Amino acid sequence: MRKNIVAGNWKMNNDLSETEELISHLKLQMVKEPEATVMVAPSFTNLYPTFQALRDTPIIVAAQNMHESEKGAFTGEVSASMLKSVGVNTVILGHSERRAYFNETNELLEKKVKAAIDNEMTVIFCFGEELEDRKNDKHFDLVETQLKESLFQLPKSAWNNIILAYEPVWAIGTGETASPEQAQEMHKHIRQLLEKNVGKEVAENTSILYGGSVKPNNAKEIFAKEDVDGGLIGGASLNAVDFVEIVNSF
Ligand code: G2H
Repeated sequence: MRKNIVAGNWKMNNDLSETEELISHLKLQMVKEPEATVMVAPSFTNLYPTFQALRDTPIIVAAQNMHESEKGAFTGEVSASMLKSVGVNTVILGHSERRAYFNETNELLEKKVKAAIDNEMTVIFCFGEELEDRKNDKHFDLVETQLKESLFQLPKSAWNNIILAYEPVWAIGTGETASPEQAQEMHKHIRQLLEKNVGKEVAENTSILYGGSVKPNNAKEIFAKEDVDGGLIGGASLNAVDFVEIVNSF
């Protein structure tokens, strides 16, 4: 059975003391055992303190990126084993901001995913179309290419550690959300692609999250859709009250 997951992507926000404050608010707000698996992804500098502060909670700490190599002369980069050494076993890869501002291609992401899987990490793999693709009715094809070029060559066993996050670029941080129907339509398409390219079992068991301006007032409706298994939350995850309300939207 696939899991419901709500993951907060804190992006490049919050210094150490702001992160500690957000975590203490989060702990105060999460009074009941969440029905979904909850994750938060702080910046690299805040990973270890966040891991330490959330040790006594079920919240999983994820990184927002990693390098595809194990080690070496890659100034400014962080490897899978470095993440694991500070208690982080989950990584977001392929976020549209990484694709747009740091030139991450499907080909590079294939390498990053492989490195993460080889290190027994869980990957939250992000993908999604731009507004132009949707206007030109190319969104289904584009998503298929992203998945084909980065993921479909993985062995079946790797899929136990892959979470998909469909994030239409036009809905990220814009306040514009895909309608629950648009999200369901794409998530169903993604599940069909999984079935065709990897197998029925993987299609049924892989969690597919929706991301893009999910807020407390729209989460319930989006999460209620059959093929939506939770969300990757940006802006609203920086507010503990809003984030916990989203977590409790199942
Ligand atoms: C999409 C999302 C989180 P937001 O980037 O990954 O951010 O919820 O602010 O649109």
